[in-house]
Amino acid sequence: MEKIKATEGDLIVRDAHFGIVAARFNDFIVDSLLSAAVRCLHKHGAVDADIEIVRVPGAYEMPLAVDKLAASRRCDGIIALGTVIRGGTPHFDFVAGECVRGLSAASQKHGVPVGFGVLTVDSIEQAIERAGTKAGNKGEEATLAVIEMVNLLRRID
Ligand code: INI
Repeated sequence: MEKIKATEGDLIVRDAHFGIVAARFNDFIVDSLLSAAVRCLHKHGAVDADIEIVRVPGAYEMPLAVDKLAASRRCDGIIALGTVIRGGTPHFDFVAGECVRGLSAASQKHGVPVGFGVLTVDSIEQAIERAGTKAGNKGEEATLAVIEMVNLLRRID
């Protein structure tokens, strides 16, 4: 094992620009994800000028905004934040499915890490648990993953 080359990203922000694409739908939850994402970027070394926030109507619109931001080459990493809550119709599956599919396609197309901070939950209670209460904060988790991936990709290059 000692002779095997191993590459990993760390969690220190160095000269990097981050985009945060946040949905307005369910903003009472998304705003907690957004605060945690910004707090996390600051904690790991980013300053305000390293961060830009783009607001979109809902999770369905996130992939297009992320794709456009990634195409601009301004961002080393992008954090996508939203909350999709299951209702009684198949709407949830369409919105959540297109959101995750489009985010992952944009990330791979442009080679820019995209953090998936989109809650896909059955109830408001589950959303609250994942937005800074019982089950941590998915906005922070997604941000940590993006910082790590930005550093990892630089090392692989
Ligand atoms: N958008 C969300 O971000 N979360 C949801 O839970 C949601 N639900 O349940 O409908 C939602 N719908 C809006 C959708 O993302 C689009 O903004 C809308 O359809 C207009 O294109």
